[in-house]
Amino acid sequence: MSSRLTGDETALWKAAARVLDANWTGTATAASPGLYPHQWSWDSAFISLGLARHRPARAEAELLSLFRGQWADGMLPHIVFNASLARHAFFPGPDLWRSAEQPAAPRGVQTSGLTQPPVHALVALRLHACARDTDGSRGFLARLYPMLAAQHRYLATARDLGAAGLAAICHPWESGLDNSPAWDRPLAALPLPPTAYAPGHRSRTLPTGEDYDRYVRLVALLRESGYDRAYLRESHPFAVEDPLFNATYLASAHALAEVARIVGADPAPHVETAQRVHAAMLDRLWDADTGCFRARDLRDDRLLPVITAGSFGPLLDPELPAAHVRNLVDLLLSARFAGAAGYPVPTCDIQAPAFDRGGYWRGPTWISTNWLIWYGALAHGLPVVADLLYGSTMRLVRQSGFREFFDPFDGTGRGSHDYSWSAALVLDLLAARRAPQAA
Ligand code: 9WN
Repeated sequence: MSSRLTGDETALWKAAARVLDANWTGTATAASPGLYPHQWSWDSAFISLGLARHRPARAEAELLSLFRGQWADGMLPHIVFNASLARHAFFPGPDLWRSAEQPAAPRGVQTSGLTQPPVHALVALRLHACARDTDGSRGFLARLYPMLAAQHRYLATARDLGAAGLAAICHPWESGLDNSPAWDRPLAALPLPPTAYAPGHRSRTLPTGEDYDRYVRLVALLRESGYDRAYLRESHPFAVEDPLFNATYLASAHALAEVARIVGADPAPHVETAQRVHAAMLDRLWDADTGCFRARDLRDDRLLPVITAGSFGPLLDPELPAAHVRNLVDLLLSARFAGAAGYPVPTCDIQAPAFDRGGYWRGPTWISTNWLIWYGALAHGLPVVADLLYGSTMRLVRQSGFREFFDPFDGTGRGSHDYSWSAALVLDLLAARRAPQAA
């Protein structure tokens, strides 16, 4: 395969690079101009992958900027607010989270009190793999390593709510798949707050007003507890062990062990974390009846019923047993997912009653979940699956641009335009395709 991009790929590359340049605020990249004007955590990780192919110095700055928001206990918040923007630039803004009132929160920057999938160590190692200045990149890893290690220590201590080695999420936003049907059952069990919190209803393609009332209620409960670890473990009404969140945790633990070796630190703790999460995912999240991974609701200790794109996240585990890989690939290529969608991967089982082709994370295809499953397919030597996801992603952005999400049947773009991670991950995919050694 030639290392040169075709004319069409070059045009795509330039368009993606323009999006990242346009969304750069001077210190970080807005997740999406207008709709999500601040810095989001797993967005910045995905964005740094694109920046690494376009403006490598900014890739490192993006991650270092994000970690300015890290709490003293290691929690990496899902939003680092841009203080130069009006407080109402995004709801829920700093006034709901009130991080300045939390002793563990950083001073001088306002953040949310939730976290997001820990893809950051995996991404940091990938930045190093494609860096031209190896010595400079090693220096960046040495600077970032303590912050990544603190992030993983937080997950291993504060979030092992099931005491089995997995990290639990305490809000649907922590999954990255906000209104996914996976969370419908635990959310429905949450009594609606006495007064509506959310300002009216948002468009149907985004979470509804009632969703927001419950999201905001969960935030208020967490904040009022002072994000207390004992409260999380014993009382908070939403506590879920999610396969995608834990698969990124596992993959990042493997990556962090390699980063430790590069910077001269001890890799053993991260190897142990990866082994612990591997065993616990197989033991607690694998459902033999349906041949896939499901999220576990810790409040009733039951697997949640709806199968989503997150169920394929454990393909990121390089040691996933072959039989489990085969089951996941069969399901992925079936009529419940890629087999019946012109533009896979739909984020919810198409045959589930909750499936909604336009409903945000309730069915539409997203570039981030496509990239994670593509990356997992490469890890397991599944070129057919990797090519399917590569081709679907490229057709989506060629047809509809760098949108937030897409109709899985006809590829119609939905949500915001010039969505940063959609552009960034296309750059990574194009580069990886042309330079497999960096894949
Ligand atoms: C809530 C920024 C974020 C992404 C999430 C995506 C959406 C926010 C929202 O936008 O979430 O944090 O208001 O729904 O679901 O994955 O990180 O792009």
